[in-house]
Amino acid sequence: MSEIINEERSLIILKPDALQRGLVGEIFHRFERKGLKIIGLKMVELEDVALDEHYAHHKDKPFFDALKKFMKSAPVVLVVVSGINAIRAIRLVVGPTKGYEAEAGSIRGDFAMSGQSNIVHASDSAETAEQEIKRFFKPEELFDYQKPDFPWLYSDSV
Ligand code: FUP
Repeated sequence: MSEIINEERSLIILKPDALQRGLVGEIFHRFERKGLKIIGLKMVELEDVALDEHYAHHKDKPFFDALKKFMKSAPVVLVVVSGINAIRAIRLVVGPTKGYEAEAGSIRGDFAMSGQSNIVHASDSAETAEQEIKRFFKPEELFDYQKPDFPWLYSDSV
């Protein structure tokens, strides 16, 4: 059975702990060397409206207020990346939610000990990604360009 070729976009957030701990370059390095294409990038301080939307699925959880407080405790870096089958690939690079359960080699496995301070957010499906990207980026803030390594990253059969 052949693989389905899906060019996907994902929203990645480098959370306040990534900035406070000086891990921004390290995290970019991991996504870049994997072969993901950066198509949007900015630094912001998150506010309640965006966080209430972004974490709407957690609004009744006991950790919701603490999570929002954490996400507002320092600026974050918002990144949009694209790649074929990018969503699944990125989730593996990031690792599962709780740092202490994440495998060594993943970002959370290598740098996180917590379920809240877990360094990065990455979209969990292509559909969610499109909603998240729209929440944080205007169309003119996203860039369409060719990278010469494309044919070396993806063979004809993926
Ligand atoms: P993930 O998709 O791995 O980022 O995980 P979730 O969407 O389940 O959780 C989103 C965020 O909620 C986590 F990144 C941090 C926060 N969270 C907690 O603070 N405590 C928990 O027990 C679970 C999640």
